[in-house]
Amino acid sequence: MAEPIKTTHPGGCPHDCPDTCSMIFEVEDGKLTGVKGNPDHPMTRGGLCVKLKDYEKRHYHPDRLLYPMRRSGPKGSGQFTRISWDEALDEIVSRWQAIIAEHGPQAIVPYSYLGNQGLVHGLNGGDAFFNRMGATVTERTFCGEGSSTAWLLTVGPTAGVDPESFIHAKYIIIWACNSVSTNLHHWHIVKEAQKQGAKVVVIDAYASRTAKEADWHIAPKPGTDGALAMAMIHTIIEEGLIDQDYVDNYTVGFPELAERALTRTPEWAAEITGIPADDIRELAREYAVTQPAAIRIGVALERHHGGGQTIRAVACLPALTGAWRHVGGGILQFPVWEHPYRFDVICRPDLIPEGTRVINALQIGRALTIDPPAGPPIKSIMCWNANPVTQAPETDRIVEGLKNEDLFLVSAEHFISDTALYADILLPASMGAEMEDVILSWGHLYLTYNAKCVESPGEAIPNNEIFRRLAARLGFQEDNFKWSDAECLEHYIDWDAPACKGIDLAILRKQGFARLNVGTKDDRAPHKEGNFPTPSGKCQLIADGATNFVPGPFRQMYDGLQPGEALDPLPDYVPSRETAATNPELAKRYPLNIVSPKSHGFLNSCYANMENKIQGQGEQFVLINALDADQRGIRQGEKVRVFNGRGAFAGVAKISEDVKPGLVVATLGYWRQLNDGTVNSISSAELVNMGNAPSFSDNLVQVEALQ
Ligand SMILES: Nc1nc2c(c(=O)[nH]1)N[C@H]1C(S)=C(S)[C@@H](COP(=O)(O)OP(=O)(O)OC[C@H]3O[C@@H](n4cnc5c(=O)[nH]c(N)nc54)[C@H](O)[C@@H]3O)O[C@H]1N2
Ligand SMILES: Nc1nc2c(c(=O)[nH]1)N[C@H]1C(S)=C(S)[C@@H](COP(=O)(O)OP(=O)(O)OC[C@H]3O[C@@H](n4cnc5c(=O)[nH]c(N)nc54)[C@H](O)[C@@H]3O)O[C@H]1N2
Ligand code: SF4
Ligand SMILES: [Mo]
Repeated sequence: MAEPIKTTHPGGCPHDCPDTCSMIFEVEDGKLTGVKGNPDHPMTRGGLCVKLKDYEKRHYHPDRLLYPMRRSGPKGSGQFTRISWDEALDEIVSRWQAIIAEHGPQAIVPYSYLGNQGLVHGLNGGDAFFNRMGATVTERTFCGEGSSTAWLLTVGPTAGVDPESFIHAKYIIIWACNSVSTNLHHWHIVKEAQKQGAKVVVIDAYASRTAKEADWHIAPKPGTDGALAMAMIHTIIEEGLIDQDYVDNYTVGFPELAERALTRTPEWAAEITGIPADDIRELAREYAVTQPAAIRIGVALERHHGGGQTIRAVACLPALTGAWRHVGGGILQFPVWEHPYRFDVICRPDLIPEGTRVINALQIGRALTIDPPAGPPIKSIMCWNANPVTQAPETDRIVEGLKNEDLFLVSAEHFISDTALYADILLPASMGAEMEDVILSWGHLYLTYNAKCVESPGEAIPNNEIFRRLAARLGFQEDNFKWSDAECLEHYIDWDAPACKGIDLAILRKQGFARLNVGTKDDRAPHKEGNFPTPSGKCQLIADGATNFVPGPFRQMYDGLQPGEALDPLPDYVPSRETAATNPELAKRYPLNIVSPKSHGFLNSCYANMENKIQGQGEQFVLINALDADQRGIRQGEKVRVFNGRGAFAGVAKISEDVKPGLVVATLGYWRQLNDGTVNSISSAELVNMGNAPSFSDNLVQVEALQ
């Protein structure tokens, strides 16, 4: 018998992860048999993470959704019956047409996020389709919008420091980012810089895996980083550590910022953050005098009421010290700003009818229950690339809303997720190796290609094909809905942009990735001489006339709420909503802060249904300090209940000095179907003060032993 022939194909990890790894798919006999990191890619460097290293197992997992299904029991019962694609699409279209006839298209609500980050199957299709329909616009501010608003107001749409240039840094601050788990391929570079003598400081509310590998772990109380940053600014100015020439030539608003910072002393910040004033001074001094100094900010910095202002304060630091002058100096937020994606073509915001209402995805639970939006009732939701029951706040409200028999829910999925469980119609979607795409990269400066190299199992089809079929049934004539996947790729990237010089689709197909023309890691210093893409061309320490907005081009789709509320033009510390100081009554009942960061072994809620991944990650835990545990009679390894007025979840107590008294930590992603509630049962759906970002680090809870 002939040996099966093994072929290899370039892949791109489609998950919502800053690393966007370039992969090598191995195929035998028409099946994906293995996946490896691309050794030629300067960031992937031949290795994947624990989640993806056996990606083929996810493709062929026995629980994978393979056929369209119709609900055959009560909502949430998990009873479904197989139907054909024609039956499924006919039913969806006829239900939608009836809803549109009675209530208008805005009674239909699209719900998606970056579960798939492909330009074609992640971002496209759905947006253009629902914009054309005239459906409600769902603003998706899950991740990075507050950060991006602050970034745009301060330094403009720049990729900032290249993550690879961190190799040249001598002082590195990783601020509210757990790189070892969430940005592994950047962490390798930070470790190398550390070996070459760089000092690595991690500022994290608890001793995360990353904090444990730092030279210095600074642990402010969650939501107080704004005070820390303001006190750094105070010290840098007071001790004459500013780069006067840089400040004079390339910033606006220094006198105003200096005046604001006058009272933001390290002693003032010590009270708020719990960090000794001398440590704050030392951090400010070391940061200012050691060059190149690079800061990597994580999304958790935006996740409390004052998150945006915190990031404004941090973004001022490298301009004050002139860190931008150096290769490997400055700040890394999201390099996506210099990627030439054509969101206008991908998402077609021009198709949104004027006056269409907007709801926020984080507040879907409220919209379905206590706070319905003005206008027609929500009669149908289509959900793809997202799993709000696990990932969005105020879960109990979402579940209550989804249980409504009168709400027609369509879910396109790989698995029957916690959200898909409530669907009326389930549509099976293709996975990574089953569809061609270019993957959006928000954490490095490469375009990443993904080849289709195997057929989808069962009757799964790619997202974009689902929307093509729906568009054809509804008679949508725009070209978008007729392009093949390959044609989409020709249109979705601005191949004529300077960043794409020398790159085309053929090259991408051959190489699997290509670096954008934005300088090299060894010479890129984009703001050496200012050149900030802001209205003033300078770093805006003050942003006169600033109003709140949701950045459009990055979170795609549409250009935000205009005009928003007026913002304080200067950065500052803005206290969290849920603290003993700001809400003493609440703090009496629920005295502990909680943060709920990413799990090492899951990718948001993906993989948290796979036995081997659950084993690797371990069961849901609740990190708690011995002092707090003792007060509550909680013993190591005991089951505890974490609760507040919004809901509750259960986990196993891990008593540890990794958290300070007053704080508990429970990581995200565990499925509600397999656990007793999830971390988002207790999260608030209040939006923070910039970019409508979530407030996952601004929640008070109580913890009790479960007998
Ligand atoms: N393994 C794994 N990797 C992932 C993901 C995943 O689910 N699992 N998800 C991906 C996605 S979508 C994203 S956005 C990125 C996000 O990756 P990160 O930016 O690393 O985000 P988080 O893990 O939410 O939080 C990072 C750290 O911030 C700390 N933190 C929380 N609140 C505060 C605070 O107020 N102040 C300070 N100083 N620290 C605080 C937390 O303790 C945590 O250790 O990761 C991506 N990569
Ligand atoms: N408490 C707390 N909550 C958080 C966070 C936190 O740190 N703490 N982090 C927030 C952040 S940063 C983010 S980005 C969000 C993420 O929120 P989500 O994007 O909702 O998270 P995922 O769990 O990745 O859900 C993606 C879903 O899409 C499905 N999917 C994947 N690929 C495809 C595809 O090609 N087609 C279709 N049809 N479906 C597909 C997956 O099976 C999965 O169910 O969560 C946020 N929620
Ligand atoms: S999840 Fe992140 S680290 Fe893992 S393979 Fe994908 S891009 Fe790479
Ligand atoms: Mo995210």
